[in-house]
Amino acid sequence: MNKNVLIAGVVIVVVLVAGFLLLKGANKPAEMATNTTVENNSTATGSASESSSSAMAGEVKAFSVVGSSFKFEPAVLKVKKGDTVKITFKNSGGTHNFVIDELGVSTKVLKAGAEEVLEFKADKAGSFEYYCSVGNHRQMGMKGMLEVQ
Ligand SMILES: [Cu+2]
Repeated sequence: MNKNVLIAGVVIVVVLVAGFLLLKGANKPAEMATNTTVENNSTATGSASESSSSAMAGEVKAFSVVGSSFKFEPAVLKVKKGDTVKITFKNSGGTHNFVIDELGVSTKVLKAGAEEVLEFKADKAGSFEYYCSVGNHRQMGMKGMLEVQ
């Protein structure tokens, strides 16, 4: 009789432990799934343009281009056709902008210290000159080349 009670006790403990582990195991993936959903939602609402571009073929290529009197750094940017090009143009001194005629891209004319982000799709191959359209800056050498391969 004592032996039976002992066995019954062990069985109950085993069942409780197994049940606890099962519950723990079942809860964890559910928590993770909830977190993933929340992250996805925040990404989607955070930037509609970013999520739509990443859904298309091609990568997002991000560059930081610094403009000063009278040059761009870097003066050459290379991407692949189909890439989404994201350029953060920073004006480190003077009054400048960033223009690519062939792609219909341009920033506003920025004061020293200001910056503007451009985002566009490189949907045709070729070499496209970017330049500053303020005054005679382009003639002074304030230009560079976006190469789409
Ligand atoms: Cu300029």
